[in-house]
Amino acid sequence: MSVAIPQELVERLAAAHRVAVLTGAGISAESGIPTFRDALTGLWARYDPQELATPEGFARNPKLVWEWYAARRASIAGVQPNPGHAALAALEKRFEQFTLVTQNIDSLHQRAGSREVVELHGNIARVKCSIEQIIVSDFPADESPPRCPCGAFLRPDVVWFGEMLPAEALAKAEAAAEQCEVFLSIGTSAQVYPAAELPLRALSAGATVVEINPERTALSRHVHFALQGSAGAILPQLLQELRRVA
Ligand code: BV8
Repeated sequence: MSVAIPQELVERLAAAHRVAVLTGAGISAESGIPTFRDALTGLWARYDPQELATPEGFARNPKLVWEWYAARRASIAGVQPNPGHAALAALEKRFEQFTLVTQNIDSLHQRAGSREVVELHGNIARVKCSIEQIIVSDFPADESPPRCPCGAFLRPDVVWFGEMLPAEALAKAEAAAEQCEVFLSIGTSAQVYPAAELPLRALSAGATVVEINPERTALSRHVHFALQGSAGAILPQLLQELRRVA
């Protein structure tokens, strides 16, 4: 089902040299990965994700949290990038500066061919020592959670609620939001900070801000263009319109 893309938006995008994008769980929904809030299907239905994705939750029940991430890692291993990821990888090639910032931890942007991906919340494929914070690549698969050689528990290399975001990634994302001419917010409920602040930063720096999301969010009333629909349908369409004019 195609969504009408305003000609004014296509023209602003065609004239832009610097574009920034923020993606959330919604862009991976069409690959079959449940969005964050409904990631707790089945066994996880009785837990609050903001409870499990915290240092306190891990300290309280390291086995449960480790197994929640192991289950999510296993479900991600079985899915493919979708046309929304592919369209962003194609769009990246059309601009002098194209910064793709993601809140997702699923590597689907990289697998779709996006070359420069700024991961604000880490990556579920990586595991680190919960004390030394160093990445550990091989560990015993029969322990839950496995331990680092130093004796501490290993944990997923993702940013939990209440934890600081990687400073370099956040600085890159903020600079891109400030310098871009067009900012696309795609598949995010715009509720989690400081990621949710990025489109507002772009807005106050004078960029054209576009939201692509099937439902309205906290951001919708601030943007110049709110395209209500799925990323997998709208992004290929946007790419096609761009190819027509430039
Ligand atoms: C921090 C990794 C400093 C783990 C995640 C300022 C104001 C208010 C609150 C705070 C603030 N600063 C800090 C906070 C607290 C907190 C926060 O923001 N809480 C919220 C809930 C109010 N933030 C933090 O703790 C951050 N740390 O700020 O450090 C600090 C330090 C100490 C004390 C205070 C501050 C850390 C946040 C990172 C948490 N980690 N992920 C994991 O994944 O397990 S967040 C996780 O949830 C995701 O990464 C993602 O970012 C977020 C979910 O958001 P979305 O991606 O938007 O997904 P969601 O399901 O919400 O929405 C999906 C959307 O897609 C929907 O709108 C849907 O309609 C749409 N959709 C569906 N289908 C499609 C689609 N769109 C397009 N196409 C489709 N087909």
